[in-house]
Amino acid sequence: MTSVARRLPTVLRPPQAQNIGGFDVEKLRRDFPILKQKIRGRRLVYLDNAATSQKPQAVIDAISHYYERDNSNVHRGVHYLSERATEEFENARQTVQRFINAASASEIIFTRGTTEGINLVAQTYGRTHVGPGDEILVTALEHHSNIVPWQLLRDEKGAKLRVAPVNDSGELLLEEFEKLLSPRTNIVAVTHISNAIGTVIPLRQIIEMAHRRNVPVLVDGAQAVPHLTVDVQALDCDFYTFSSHKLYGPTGMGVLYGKSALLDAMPPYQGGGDMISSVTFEKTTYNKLPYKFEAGTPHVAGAIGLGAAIDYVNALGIENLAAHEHDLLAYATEKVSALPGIRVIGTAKEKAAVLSFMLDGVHPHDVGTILDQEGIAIRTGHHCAQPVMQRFEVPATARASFALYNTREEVDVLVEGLQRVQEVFA
Ligand code: ALA
Repeated sequence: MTSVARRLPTVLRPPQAQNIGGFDVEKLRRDFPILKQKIRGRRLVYLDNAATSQKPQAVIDAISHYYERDNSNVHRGVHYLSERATEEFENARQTVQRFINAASASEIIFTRGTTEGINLVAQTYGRTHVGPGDEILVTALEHHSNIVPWQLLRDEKGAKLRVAPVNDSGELLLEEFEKLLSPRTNIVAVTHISNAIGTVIPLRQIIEMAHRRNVPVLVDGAQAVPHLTVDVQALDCDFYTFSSHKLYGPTGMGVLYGKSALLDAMPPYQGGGDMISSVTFEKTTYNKLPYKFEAGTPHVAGAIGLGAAIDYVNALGIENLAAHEHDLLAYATEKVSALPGIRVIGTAKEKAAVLSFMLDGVHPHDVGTILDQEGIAIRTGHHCAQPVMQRFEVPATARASFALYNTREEVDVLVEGLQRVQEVFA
């Protein structure tokens, strides 16, 4: 018996709760080698998945396999390895295209992550379309990476940043959002799911409202793609960006989807190899999509690892994974809320995989440090979303965030850990 199992409290899951749609969590956990280890003598309880998720063996193998057998530069060589690396790299692009249902693989631009995707759009689309007095509309739920790139643009262009407010549950106030769409609004940039408090925003309605005024919408999907089905054509969003590392893939890898008509009309982001068609000292012409936006040697292993991560998630079925995480979130919310002196931050009706909270009289960092002694990893702090903290008038929160391999037993261990924190600070 593991040390965690020995310490299990009396509340146990109903057997079916962790086997939704044949979704066998105990079996799946064996796919993630990192979860087998002990931390400070305890079984690791990893509840920091909104920061980054762990990687299944299939992803680790795909990356090692690439470096062991196929490593070569892409789009450049005529030799065998280069052709094979190029084929695998482009296969990964097609895997991403199918995963988010983009109309064409040429609309899939590989980036370093969500942050780079947003900066790319701000620096290309934004710099050519936003002028003095124009407005960029975001929400009060944004991560810093969907605020600061727009502030840089605002300051350069003399534009304005408008912020749509949320209610006390952390739900976007749609009427206020609509009122803020003005004739000067040039772009809407919104998160799909709040990393700090887990709100899922009503994206379709937002996009419809913006499109009625011919305003394009960029979606920060970093927290969404691991937890729900994303169909960029059904959403009709103009740009959608996400990171691989929150989707069980490698770090340093991400995706920017853009509608081809918009991408075609945008100037390049960075200059260098691969993004050109021809270069003379007088004039350079640019490559076709998506390569126009992929200067330099790309993260080939990263793309292949991301492709493997998507294959892994697809094999499980994202609906099954979402149902499992939903069950976990509901269970955790109930158990944690029942503790005395708890304030849950973010109680939206539509939420995914994130439980943010405050414990009366204890700084979140102390909560995190004491839980760490028990082998429990959560994130504490402002979660790179300081305006969200300001909205709820807290300096920071403790945040447990869930992934496909988490279990109700782990939630029980978390609750026991929080009880211990309360004893220490009693
Ligand atoms: N954005 C990541 C988080 O929410 C790092 O933790």
